[in-house]
Amino acid sequence: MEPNAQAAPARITIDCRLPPGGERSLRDDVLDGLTRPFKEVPPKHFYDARGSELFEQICELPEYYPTRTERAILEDQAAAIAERTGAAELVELGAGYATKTRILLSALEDAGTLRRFIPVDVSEATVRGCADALVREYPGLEVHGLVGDFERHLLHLPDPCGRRIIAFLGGTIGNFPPGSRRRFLRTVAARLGPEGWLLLGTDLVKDARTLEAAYDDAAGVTAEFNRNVLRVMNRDLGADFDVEAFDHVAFWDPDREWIEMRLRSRGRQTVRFPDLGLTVHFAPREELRTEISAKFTRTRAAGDLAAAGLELVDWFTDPDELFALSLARLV
Ligand code: SAH
Ligand code: AVI
Repeated sequence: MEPNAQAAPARITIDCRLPPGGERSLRDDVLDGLTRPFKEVPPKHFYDARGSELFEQICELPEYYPTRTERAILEDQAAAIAERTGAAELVELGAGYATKTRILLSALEDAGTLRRFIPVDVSEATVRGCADALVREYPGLEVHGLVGDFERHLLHLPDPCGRRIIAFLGGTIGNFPPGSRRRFLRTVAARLGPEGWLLLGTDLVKDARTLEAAYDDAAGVTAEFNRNVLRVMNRDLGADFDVEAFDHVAFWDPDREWIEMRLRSRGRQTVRFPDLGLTVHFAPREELRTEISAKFTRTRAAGDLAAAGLELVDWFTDPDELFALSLARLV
């Protein structure tokens, strides 16, 4: 066993704000989203343990450029970010396995300011997994995991233990519908604390071919990720979706400048949710929207930040302008 392996758990605390399986909010989202003429379930329900694994596989796909591009930007800019912010604490919303986060943690450690990491995620497996790994990789780092919904549970963040960076990476901000995106950014701004910073990853508007390929890879991993939401409903709500009877659909909407993922019913189907007393009918080719992934320009990012009372201070991008990281603070 490594020398610090036994001591490590003492530096981990986990605050779990979700009921087991998160079924209460899934139940509400199904009752809201599957009883309307245009059917929809929010993307947070992709991420059970299997969905989080599938997302990690997506990040490695040749077509899915956002992860490797954001990683490269972080590698170039992490030291500058550490210097500008002087942060003692990194809060990461939708942290997943916090794979790219290590670049920032190492830069803050090198700058001698790092004390605490707070991963926030609906996926308990990823919060626990990254907490265990990080206390071993960063001796002296405290990890306080928050298993919860970042749209509902940010009030449960502890007070900052020094200057704070809230990182929201990967372009996950694009998964919000536009109106709630600004409301959400205002809630985040309220949790920055004195001299705090927001580090926001945004995927950028680009040609439709590149975008559509990123969401419809040749190996079919994104299709499996998309269909996983049906498996989650089957398991957590006792539904009886025939998972293979839905096709993966991903398309670029040039007016709204977002990618949409849907599941298209191959034929007429009836799905029962006995736990909810609900029966849902799908017509042939009827679609269920599972995700939007909005793409940004600098103007759009600055506008959303400004609407949340935040000033865009640095805009870091890659040479091909595929992806951007914004560093922002309270006006
Ligand atoms: N930040 C990582 C992972 C992005 S995937 C990266 O950049 O690669 C999106 C992550 O956000 C998943 O881990 C998912 O579980 C989490 N997530 C999605 N919706 C959420 C919500 N409403 N509240 C908390 N976490 C959420
Ligand atoms: C987490 N989020 C930013 C991803 C995206 O690109 O919108 C989720 C994803 N959906 C399909 N592929 C990846």
